[in-house]
Amino acid sequence: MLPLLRASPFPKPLLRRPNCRTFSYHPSSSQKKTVGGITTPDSNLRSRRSPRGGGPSSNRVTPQQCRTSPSRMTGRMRNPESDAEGHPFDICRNETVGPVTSKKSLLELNREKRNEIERSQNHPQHAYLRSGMILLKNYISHRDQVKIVEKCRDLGINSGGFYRPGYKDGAKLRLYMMCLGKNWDPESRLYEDYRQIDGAKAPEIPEFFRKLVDRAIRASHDFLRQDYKDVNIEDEVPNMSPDICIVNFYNNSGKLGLHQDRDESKKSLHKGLPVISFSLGDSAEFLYGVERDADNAEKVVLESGDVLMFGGISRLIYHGVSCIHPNTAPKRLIEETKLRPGRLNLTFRQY
Ligand SMILES: O=C(O)CCC(=O)C(=O)O
Repeated sequence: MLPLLRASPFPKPLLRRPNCRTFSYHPSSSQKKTVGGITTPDSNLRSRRSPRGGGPSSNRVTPQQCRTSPSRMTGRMRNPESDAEGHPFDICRNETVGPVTSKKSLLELNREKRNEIERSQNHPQHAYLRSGMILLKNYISHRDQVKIVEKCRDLGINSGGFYRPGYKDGAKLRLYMMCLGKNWDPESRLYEDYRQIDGAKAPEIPEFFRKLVDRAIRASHDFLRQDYKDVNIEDEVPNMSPDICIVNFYNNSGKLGLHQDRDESKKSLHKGLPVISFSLGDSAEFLYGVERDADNAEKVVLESGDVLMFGGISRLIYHGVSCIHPNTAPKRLIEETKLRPGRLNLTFRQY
């Protein structure tokens, strides 16, 4: 995942918003094959470096390689994105963030609960985007969104927290990243216990996040059972238990080029275990398609509280974020969490 976004402008602006442009990467020169309708640059799901990271065929690694020791670490290194005191990037404005202070009446709490139950039962906007790709609209309740932001903020300012990933040539991705469970290294495309940048260990995935993932999978099954009686639910969204979560924070100029998530184990990919993505804060234009071709990609706007999953035959779908829509985050969420302008995205995977 996470190929580097080229800084140069792209020829055909496809999208309506002025700050949204089409974007794509040069497909590698290697032979293309098709897996589940999705074009892959090679046949055996191997990983390779990004087009900017050192050429298509050199330095190949297998996805199963998973570093367990800080091989290149010599003592404690510093996260170069940290502030003067050595804290990593803070996704929230530097004001006191804590539990919501306003006291709510029992009546309000009950109303919120009722609304949440209604929302989970009525889902006129949930969408079956393509086989294996389900969008649960407005699925995460406001309360849970606040909890997720607060948790990511707490984890993100500590060891193993947010940093700006980059490549050997010094170019950086247009986002901040933190990994939970295992670190994913954009340069080697390996999952590892200790990250190369500063030797930090990935924080654990909070139990609360796992429970939400579990609930979302069940909600997607309920949705399919109700509205898509002909599909095989287990083929569409196989059950999974996440041991990796990649948390991205995009500021208003953040984006992420079209790519496949294929650095998880062969077994996980072949089973089509889904990637489950939570969106919070500002909305994003999310592109997806069977080829790495932004001009012909499908587009969907992901808003705060949306859950997107792609598994089954869509597990290797090309996807990316073409732009962020500024000032679209729910006001309440910003007021209560002090989340900076931008978008927080969590993608859960099972290695
Ligand atoms: O931000 C998103 O919605 C997508 C994130 C993503 O594609 C990734 O982390 O691989």
